[in-house]
Amino acid sequence: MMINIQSVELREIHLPLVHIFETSFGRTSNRRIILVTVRTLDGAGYGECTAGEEPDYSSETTETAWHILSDFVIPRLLRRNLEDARAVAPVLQSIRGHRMAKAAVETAAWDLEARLLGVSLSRHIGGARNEIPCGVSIGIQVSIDALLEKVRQEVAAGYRRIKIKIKPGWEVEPLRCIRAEFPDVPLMADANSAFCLADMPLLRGLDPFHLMMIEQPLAHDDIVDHALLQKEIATPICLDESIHSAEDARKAVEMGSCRIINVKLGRVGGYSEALKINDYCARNEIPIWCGGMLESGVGRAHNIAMSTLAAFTLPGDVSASKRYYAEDTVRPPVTVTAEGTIRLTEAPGFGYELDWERIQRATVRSRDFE
Ligand code: OSB
Ligand code: MG
Repeated sequence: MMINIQSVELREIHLPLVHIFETSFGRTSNRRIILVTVRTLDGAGYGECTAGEEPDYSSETTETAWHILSDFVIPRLLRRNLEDARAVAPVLQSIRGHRMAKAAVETAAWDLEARLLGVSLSRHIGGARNEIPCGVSIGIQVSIDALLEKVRQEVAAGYRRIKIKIKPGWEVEPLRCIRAEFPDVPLMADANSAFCLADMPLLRGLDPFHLMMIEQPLAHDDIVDHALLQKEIATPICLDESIHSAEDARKAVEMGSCRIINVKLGRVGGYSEALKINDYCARNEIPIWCGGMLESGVGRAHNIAMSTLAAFTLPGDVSASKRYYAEDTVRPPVTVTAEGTIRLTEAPGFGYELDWERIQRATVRSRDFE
């Protein structure tokens, strides 16, 4: 469907997390999130930028994304005749990197197109299911007891997979204790690049815990050492930080750097690239899943839509709003069934309403581009 974007609104909102989230690279307690509205003469679509407050997970931040969106992404798109939402990514290709900034608008354009066509975003991108399995990501805790309590809670809530964050000094013991209490729960660990090849013996020592996978154990920009590591350990490696495109995915799979991939809409620049990764992984029987970036409801709704694609066969880091925010940006908040799933509706677009009253209260700056 022909799209001609007449205006774009950027809004920065500040949302407190209900719990501090700690990873191997740091702690987050307050999110600074950019929400994007794209408008044509016929309607509007919504996106969320997944860049974090600090350049730790990725080199992008909320502030760099605001700059790139304002000065480069939006000017390239305004009042341009686009064949359809798929045509957005090629227009942005000349901007190197800054995939999270680009994805914020690209995903909004897909949402807009789905709304104009009157179909759900999941259907519009070719989703293959209307219910998705959900997992949780549990941050580094102050004690093993605190961790075990969290795991008990999430298992009782029905989540299909438990992921814990690990770092040097917080790996073997936490995993051993979880396994002692939950011998069969689908379990995995995310290192966020905290180890190096010299840690091979320690990482091999995790094999007896029969983890579903270990996520990004080595450097954020590596695919070479991960291939060496994968040859030495039984646990499947899943890459997150290292994969920015379908080409990255192909290279990593061909080199044997990973057997599983975590796909994040922001990290890969939006749906166009995510769809290519989905197709490549479906053809090559590589299981993939949707990662999370502590998104508010808008980004979460996009993650839910992406998770319905065929190759997304593993539970993702897509969980209920209330695990992150007391008051979310969408209505109703995202909820998970007792079976650990999220059910999609047939409502047009991503299927949730924006809670503008809540968003307005959280807004610290906004800018209109016309
Ligand atoms: O590595 O998957 C990650 C959160 C922020 C940055 C990176 C990651 C994460 C998570 C949380 O693991 C996933 C979620 O939103 O629940
Ligand atoms: Mg990760």
